[in-house]
Amino acid sequence: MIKKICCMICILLIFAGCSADISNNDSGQSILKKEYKSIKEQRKDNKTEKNVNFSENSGELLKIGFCQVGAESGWRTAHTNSMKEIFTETNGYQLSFVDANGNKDKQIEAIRSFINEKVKAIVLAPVVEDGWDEVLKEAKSAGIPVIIVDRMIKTSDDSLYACWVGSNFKAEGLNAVEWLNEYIKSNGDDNKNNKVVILRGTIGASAETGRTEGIYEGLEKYTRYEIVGDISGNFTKDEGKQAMEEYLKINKDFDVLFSQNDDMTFGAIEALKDAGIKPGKDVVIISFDGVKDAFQSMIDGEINADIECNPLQGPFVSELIQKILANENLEKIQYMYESVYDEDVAKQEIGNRVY
Ligand code: GYE
Repeated sequence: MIKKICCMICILLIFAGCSADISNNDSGQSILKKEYKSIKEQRKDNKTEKNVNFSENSGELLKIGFCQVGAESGWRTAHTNSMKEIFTETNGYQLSFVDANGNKDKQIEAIRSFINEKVKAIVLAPVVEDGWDEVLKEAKSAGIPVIIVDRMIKTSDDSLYACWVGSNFKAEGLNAVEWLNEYIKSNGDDNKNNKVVILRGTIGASAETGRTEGIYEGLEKYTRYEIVGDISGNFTKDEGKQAMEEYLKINKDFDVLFSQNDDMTFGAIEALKDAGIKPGKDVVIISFDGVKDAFQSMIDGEINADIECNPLQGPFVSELIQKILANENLEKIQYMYESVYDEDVAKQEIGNRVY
């Protein structure tokens, strides 16, 4: 009954205008914004049918360079597909695509090759936040605008990039804690000391730093949580499994797992099962991304909640490129629409999930 109430609250948040929409939030403070877009609406927005038509006047395709982090996760595949679906010749583009296989140096090389190719805009999904100034200065000197997508960069000079499109990772972390806290309260566990393990993604990537900051800050507000483990699985299934196996050798006594992406969660679930621990029951599992397989795991009762990170950025990035090249003024920071899901929502929405 209590669990049902909790699920109902969550459904209401998602469907009745109070979802975890974190758009336009610079500070990462406000975690619930009262403006909801259903998954279907998001999909409509994210899959704009508009053709780009740069070719209309010049008859030439617009050369774009896109350097992707790698192919480490289901989220990443969806992100790459979203870009490739929009940057097509039919839409007036010629795309140079580089998969950097998680290697920042390869990304720097790719940017230099895009500059040599004289692309009209560069789209960069950086592996980590640090170390971009030099190569971005080279792009700026060549007059090529750079759009940063997904993870952020740290720079002392904001003029080195045109804008950034991505997720408010800190708000995702805060939302994860708020979901947990409601769940714990509704299960009558609020007087218990709940032991928490955090499985981080790639250290130094803003998806990791932001989610970690949000989780720590969120948990500190309450007295019923104690962080007993803080490990990393580099955002991959194998490393997530391995990190959890190693951790279980030293401690099996914990109640909650925050796992910073679905792929690591799938690995961690295998490790927990191998150790005789029931995921979703003995340990409450809160994951991030919200890929379709994770919806299935929620339905199977192995993931308790999933904090969406929206990878369908391609159409937004395309629109921004058009605006940048038309010298329009832009908001420097552009957030995606995102929600929080649990088992009951997963049952209703799995059919609509496109990735
Ligand atoms: O959560 C993870 C991916 O940067 C938001 O990177 C992205 C993260 C995403 O590998 O699955």
